Amino acid sequence: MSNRGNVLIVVLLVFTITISLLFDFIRRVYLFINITENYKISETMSVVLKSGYTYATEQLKEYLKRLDYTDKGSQTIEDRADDVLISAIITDSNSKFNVNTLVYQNGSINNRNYQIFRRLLNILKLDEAYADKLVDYIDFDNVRRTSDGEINSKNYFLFSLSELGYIFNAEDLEKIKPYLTCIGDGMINVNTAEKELLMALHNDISEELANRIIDKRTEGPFKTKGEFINVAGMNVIGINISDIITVKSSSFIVNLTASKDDFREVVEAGFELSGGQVKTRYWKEY
Ligand SMILES: [Ca+2]
Repeated sequence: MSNRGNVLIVVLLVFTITISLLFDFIRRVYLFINITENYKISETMSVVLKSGYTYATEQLKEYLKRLDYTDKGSQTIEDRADDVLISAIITDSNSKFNVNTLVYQNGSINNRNYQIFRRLLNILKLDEAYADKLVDYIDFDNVRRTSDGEINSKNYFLFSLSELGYIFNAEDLEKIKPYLTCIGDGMINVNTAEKELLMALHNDISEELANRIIDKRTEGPFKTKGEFINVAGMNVIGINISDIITVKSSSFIVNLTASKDDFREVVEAGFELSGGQVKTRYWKEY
């Protein structure tokens, strides 16, 4: 009796172990299938993203060749390849102030651009002390220009505007970000810059004068710096700022996104136009 009972227990145990092994096996197979499936999708995404990038680059080159004086970029190109949606947003960097020009390549402060940035903050009704905080963040030394300067400072140039989150509070960043860039030659395009940035270029550019500039360029874009300097009231100021302005943009940022179902790949790339050639300045995957 007890022997039969033992046999039954053994049979039941074997049965239970077999069942649990089977479940384990099924689970593993299922996991493996999922991993393989996800791997396939991510591999496809990667290939598509690269072709998407090539496509967007070609589109951008065509776009830049046809570039008009008043083109601001901010254009969106969309395309589908293998069910993956690719979108590229092009933004004109020369219509914005390059925060990296606050500091020269040798690490010392560029006082003129520092003043432009202070004026821009003032015009946007933001605390001018942000200018010192940002210079402290970028300049190579650890000498504080302002009481809360040099805290977690990078002591080097910005690679991405997202770093401004260390300097500005969220609300203020929202206000100033549309006027800023961190790539390009730092020249301000007087055909595409917003009124607030035009006013910040020189202490003597009043709102009235900035409006006159905008009226003039709306009639027809400035094709030379001379045409800009000829705007009534701009002759002295225009000559004074002629080395920091341009009438045609040459630096562009492209934000590229490839998405399929829950998968999303994001790339930011910087392009520069020089001598009729389009050059990739940087490419950053997120
Ligand atoms: Ca510093």
